[in-house]
Amino acid sequence: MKIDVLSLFPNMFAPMQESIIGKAIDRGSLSFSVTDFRDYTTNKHNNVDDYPFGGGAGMLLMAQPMFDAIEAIKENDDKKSAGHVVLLDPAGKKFDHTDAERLASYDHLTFVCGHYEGYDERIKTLVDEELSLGDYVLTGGELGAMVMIDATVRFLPDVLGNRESATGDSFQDGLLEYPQYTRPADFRGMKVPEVLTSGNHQKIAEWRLKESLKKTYLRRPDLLEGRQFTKEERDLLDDIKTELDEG
Ligand code: 4GS
Repeated sequence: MKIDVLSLFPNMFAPMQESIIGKAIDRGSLSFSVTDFRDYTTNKHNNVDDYPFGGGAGMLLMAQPMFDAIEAIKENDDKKSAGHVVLLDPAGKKFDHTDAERLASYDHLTFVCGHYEGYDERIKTLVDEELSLGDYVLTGGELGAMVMIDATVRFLPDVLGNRESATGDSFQDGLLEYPQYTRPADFRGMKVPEVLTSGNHQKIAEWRLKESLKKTYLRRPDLLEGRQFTKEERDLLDDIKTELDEG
């Protein structure tokens, strides 16, 4: 996969050189490149923003540097494409796990990050979709882009080793993760649930599914709305509700 980013603060992307993403880049599974669109300004002060027509507070990123920077990305690309272009914007669709999985199916992604100001609306003609990290205002799109890149790249084959396998994590099957324990079995009197040391794999799987369902039901009931339950899940959820009523 190839990822391009357009940003006025390329140094903010230093975290991409670390850990799992950094290794994916080193191995060649991922190519990652940040373009400073200030390099594409044509005015003598290298301004990237200007006052809004009609007045009002704040400045807007001008269309010209962004259009020329996207042109340069296309020019450098084998297929003369910027791939699937994402604009970071709090008015976009709120990013979630399913978006990450969907973005992972593109072979080329370009993230456009504003900083401080808004965008000239015409920039949006360059963009395939607008995504938001969440319902709050950031100082720039960069952190949002990094979060989305991180969550997306996890879905690429050969990015996660066995140690950090993508399956079984929260959200993978629409449920929150069950509790996990490692040695020792008794830590300061806090004991690991007996079933986990029983060696009975069927019982362990059932316990884990039930714990996942209970945690999701208690903390994130919204995740269960519209979910297709298996018969086993239905039965376990009924047990959970009965137990909670009794307790
Ligand atoms: C977000 C967000 C954001 C909006 C950038 C105001 C600076 C700021 N970007 N998800 N201008 N939430 N962007 O707050 O993506």
